[in-house]
Amino acid sequence: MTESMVQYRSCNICEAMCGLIVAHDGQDVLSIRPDPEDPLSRGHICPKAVALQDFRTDPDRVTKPLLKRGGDFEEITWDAAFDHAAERIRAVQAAHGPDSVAVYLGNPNAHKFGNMLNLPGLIKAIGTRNRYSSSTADQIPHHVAAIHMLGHPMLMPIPDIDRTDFLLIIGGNPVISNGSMMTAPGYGRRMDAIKARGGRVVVIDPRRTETAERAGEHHFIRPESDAWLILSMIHVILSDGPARLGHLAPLVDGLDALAQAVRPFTPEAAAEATGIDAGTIRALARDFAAAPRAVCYARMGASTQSFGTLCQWAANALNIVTGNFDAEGGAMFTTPALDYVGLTSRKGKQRSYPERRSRVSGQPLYNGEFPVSTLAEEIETPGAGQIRALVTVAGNPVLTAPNGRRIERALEGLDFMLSLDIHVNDTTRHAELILPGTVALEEPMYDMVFHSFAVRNTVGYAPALFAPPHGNPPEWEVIARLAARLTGANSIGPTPEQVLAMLLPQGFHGDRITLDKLRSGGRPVDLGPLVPNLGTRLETPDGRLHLAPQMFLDDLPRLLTQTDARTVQRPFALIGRRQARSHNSWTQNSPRLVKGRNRCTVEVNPEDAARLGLRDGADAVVTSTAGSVTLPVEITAAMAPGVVSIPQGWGQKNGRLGAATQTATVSINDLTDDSRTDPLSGNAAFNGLPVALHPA
Ligand SMILES: Nc1nc2c(c(=O)[nH]1)N[C@H]1C(S)=C(S)[C@@H](COP(=O)(O)OP(=O)(O)OC[C@H]3O[C@@H](n4cnc5c(=O)[nH]c(N)nc54)[C@H](O)[C@@H]3O)O[C@H]1N2
Ligand SMILES: Nc1nc2c(c(=O)[nH]1)N[C@H]1C(S)=C(S)[C@@H](COP(=O)(O)OP(=O)(O)OC[C@H]3O[C@@H](n4cnc5c(=O)[nH]c(N)nc54)[C@H](O)[C@@H]3O)O[C@H]1N2
Ligand code: SF4
Ligand SMILES: [Mo]
Repeated sequence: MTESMVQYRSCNICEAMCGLIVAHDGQDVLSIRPDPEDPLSRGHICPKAVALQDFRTDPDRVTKPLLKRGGDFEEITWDAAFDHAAERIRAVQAAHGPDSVAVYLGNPNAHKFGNMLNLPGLIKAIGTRNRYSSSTADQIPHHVAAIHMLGHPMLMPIPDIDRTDFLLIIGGNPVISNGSMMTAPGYGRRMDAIKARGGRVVVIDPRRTETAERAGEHHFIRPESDAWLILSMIHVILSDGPARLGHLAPLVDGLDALAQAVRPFTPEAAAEATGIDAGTIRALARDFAAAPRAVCYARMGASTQSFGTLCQWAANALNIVTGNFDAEGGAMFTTPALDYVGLTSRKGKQRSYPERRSRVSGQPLYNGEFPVSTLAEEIETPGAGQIRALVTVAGNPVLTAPNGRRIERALEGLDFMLSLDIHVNDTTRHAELILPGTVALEEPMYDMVFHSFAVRNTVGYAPALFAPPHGNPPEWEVIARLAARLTGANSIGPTPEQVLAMLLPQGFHGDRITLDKLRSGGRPVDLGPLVPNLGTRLETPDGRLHLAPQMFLDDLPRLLTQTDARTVQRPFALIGRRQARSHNSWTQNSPRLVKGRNRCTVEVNPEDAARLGLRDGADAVVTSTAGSVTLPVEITAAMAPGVVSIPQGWGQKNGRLGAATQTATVSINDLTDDSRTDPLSGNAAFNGLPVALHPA
């Protein structure tokens, strides 16, 4: 009988950081259970946590460096792999310049602190300015709003949902996603608590989501018209009386400019744009303003769209003018143990934005990253600065970036591609060299990013539980060693734990939180509810809070002249959806997560389905300017008329990946259009894509 041991660690798959109790025998996981004493998740987990063990033992996992020879991958040694990578990267750069090698970083990096700490060094060693990541298919509008209003991309307002009386959710489905830029495990319970204390939760979404069901109050909205709604709410509030800036009053600039800017956004005009009637908009605005504590939270639905930046700006502005910014129960700022904002402070530094523009189509660059929407054209378009080689680290843009198959075709034309990944998948199969990554249970766990986005301040650390297979180096070390090979350095830097030990005492909790204390305590530690602190945190060069940055005001004419993107040929607006048992494109190889019916369906409103002759469960063809896909129809009144939904993250075409579903699935990004962006931030505008629908 083997002895059972226990480790407390947080799950790193999504942003929720659920506390887990992992029982193991030193070799294998015996069980993964929720930790009822975790100060943040208090016993919540989702089905994906249990699958953490599957990612380790996945028979399709890449566990040896693989080099493509004559079309097939062959195992090679680590030494040969590092040599090959460095040689090929430098050869491409010698022929075509430093920027001819691009880097794409995927979402899992944000959940792996060893990667977060070492990737900047790798990019520096490569010496390229051509950086891409999944952020520009996700949340860059939030950062752009934060930069222009508050001075730092990561000074991010987080809804204080545990103390609010009125939660307005625009374009988020946290009951399924468990919150994004709002780490809040057990979202349903937290929403129920708002209602139990007499508060309200209102959801604005073109789909009556799982979150909308649980909230009870929901309004359909025409896709991409959210900025109209929020600006109209501000219009009503500022017409009714003076703004309530509260303790921020001495810091705020631009109130008059905001009041002037929202004038055209009358509820009547907004009703036309959004499909929500004027009386409802007025009541929503007045109830929001009258609530003792209220917060507007706008997420994916309101950032991956043509007006993403205006939405994020307007949501912040609504919270500010109602006294709900940096205030209890409103939008607040975390004080994490590792203070990323402080470590990268921009105080007193004058910068101009956007930092640069892309070579081919002039899209803006923020946070040092070009929009992923421009990746294909930057590979395809000849000339100085053309991308000739690509390094991907934990990214799958063929399935996750707009017009993914165009990217796939472009990858075929590269001189060299290197992927650090755990699978041969739709993206990495185009690589010449694949380096194996390590999975969560083989790595120490500290969440550098999501403690900064959490609805409560907590901190946790757990050491690696198992050794990587075949004596492989941990992933951070692969990154560090590759960088060293490129620069010729004969050693790599400190371990992630050494860096953490050094940085923690510099954070908000000083000597109270050290790595040694976290290690000996075992469980995550509660650091208390969020506290008002913006007065000392503002990072703008002039130290002011900018309520009406000129760049946003200049974009308003585009919003005012917005027309419905749907046409006679393509009369439906396509939106995406997330599902409880998958995470983006990479968890679909866990049999326990994909078993059951095919969940990759197109959801259609009953009236639309009847008109088109679509039957529930039968196949439909969905067509956009980029391509067409065929998938089963699911008829549901959850969809607004004229809007259809396909889940993101499916369409694995390679080998066994995703094969556990027994059915072929499709990628929504075979349909999405890389020319649709939010021009202010360059973020992909996935939502509201015009499509046609026919029975197959
Ligand atoms: N249409 C549409 N498109 C979307 C979205 C949408 O809602 N609609 N959502 C967008 C969003 S929010 C995001 S964040 C992006 C995600 O876009 P990506 O980050 O490109 O995609 P992921 O599916 O997260 O892919 C992660 C990759 O990392 C690999 N991987 C997983 N774990 C590890 C690990 O531990 N180490 C290493 N080295 N590799 C690992 C997987 O095999 C996979 O190749 O997709 C975006 N795309
Ligand atoms: N189970 C699970 N959880 C996840 C993920 C996952 O893949 N699976 N991915 C993680 C990642 S990377 C992220 S970024 C987060 C995202 O977390 P969320 O922001 O909660 O993401 P979604 O569930 O995509 O919710 C977006 C919502 O916007 C709606 N929507 C679409 N277009 C519009 C529009 O024009 N206006 C409005 N108002 N709404 C619109 C959609 O119907 C959908 O309900 O989730 C994370 N958590
Ligand atoms: S909600 Fe997210 S963090 Fe929590 S168990 Fe599920 S995947 Fe892990
Ligand atoms: Mo994301």
